[in-house]
Amino acid sequence: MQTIAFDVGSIRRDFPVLDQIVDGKPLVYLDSAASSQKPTQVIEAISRYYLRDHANVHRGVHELARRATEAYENSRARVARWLNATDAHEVVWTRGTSEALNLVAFSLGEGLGPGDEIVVSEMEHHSNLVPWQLLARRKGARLRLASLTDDGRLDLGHLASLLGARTRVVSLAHVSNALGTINPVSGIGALVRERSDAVFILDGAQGAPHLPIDVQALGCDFYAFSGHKMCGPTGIGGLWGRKALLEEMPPYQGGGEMIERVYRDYSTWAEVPHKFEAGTPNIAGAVGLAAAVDYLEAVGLDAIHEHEMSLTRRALALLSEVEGLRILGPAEVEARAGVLPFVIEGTSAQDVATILDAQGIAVRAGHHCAQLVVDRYGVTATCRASFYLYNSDEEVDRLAAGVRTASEVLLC
Ligand code: C6P
Repeated sequence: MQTIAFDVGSIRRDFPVLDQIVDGKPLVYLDSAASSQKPTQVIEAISRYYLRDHANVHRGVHELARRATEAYENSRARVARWLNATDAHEVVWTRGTSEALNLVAFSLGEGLGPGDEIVVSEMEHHSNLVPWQLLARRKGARLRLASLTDDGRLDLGHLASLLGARTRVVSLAHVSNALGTINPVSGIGALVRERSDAVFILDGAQGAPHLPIDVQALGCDFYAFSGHKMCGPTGIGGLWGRKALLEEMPPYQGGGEMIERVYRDYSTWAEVPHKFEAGTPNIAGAVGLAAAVDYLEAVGLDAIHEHEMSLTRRALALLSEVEGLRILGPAEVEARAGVLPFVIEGTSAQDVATILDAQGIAVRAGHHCAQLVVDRYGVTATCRASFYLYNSDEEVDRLAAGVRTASEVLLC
């Protein structure tokens, strides 16, 4: 594959949406943790598919049905190579991370019962908490939450103390969307295996877009991800899982495509991964996500991570000069991804975000669907700036200037 030299200027030219004026100011898009922007290469791959090749998949013998099926399955194989999966059939297409985690909680959870324990943490996005709460209720299992340290990391001692013979599932964020923390997941995987026979699941919504991912090296059993956070389209993502586990699990939804044979009162299931893909899938989404993987790998995920660390270092230095500003998450740049949650003491996060918006700067304010995180750190909401490959030093400077203005206006 051809590697693109890392040059923010030329990367930005691939993202036409960034080149616009909002409220009379050049747009500064710092909300990629919520959803990233899309390069022309991805938009064109989706257009090409619809302009030439669209039909339903796995259902027809005609030319377009063949092309669509090939595009859909080749995209799966491309995503599997990116994840370093041993088999393309270990990748199940879903609508995104939320559906992937609901799928695994439902299907794997069928085997759980009273007395079994599920371990998550206080750092989780609601998508990696609520499905486990539902499962625990349904099966009478016990949900246990690992606590966090004051500097925004998983308390590994507490996590270790929760693991044991009753632990059936451990499901944790790879990277926190509300703190920016990169969890030491390979080490945690080793700990899980040493202390229990639990299945180890990673919520990769914020890991996959920003770090090189090798599911074999990570030592997890499942990895969930969303296309729209990694330069791909909305409505597509996936669940990577070990084939032996996927084969044991019952289907998640019933319908067309997921059956082998249907009888009057029961059915048998298609092979993995089709067993989990009921109904007409998001074919163009899969094509777009494979194009996004091509794009990110051509730029290089190591280079993207380096760039984000450099932006984060600059932002931490500039924002620490703002009076009353508190940044959540680890102080060390090496322990965090380009997600920067902050509060200006005595002000509302919504007001800060509104003042930034008036300057053309897009950030998110709220609990970021991680209510337990804001509760843990004694705030009701944070402002969150999140960086991606297309953000520049100048944009970090605009953020810092904007936050200074917000602090002056709101604290005067
Ligand atoms: N976080 C954010 O602004 P979906 O919506 O299914 O693509 O991803 C859900 C999800 C799961 N886990 C983590 C760690 C996440 O960050 C997200 C999505 C967005 O932080 C929207 S709430």
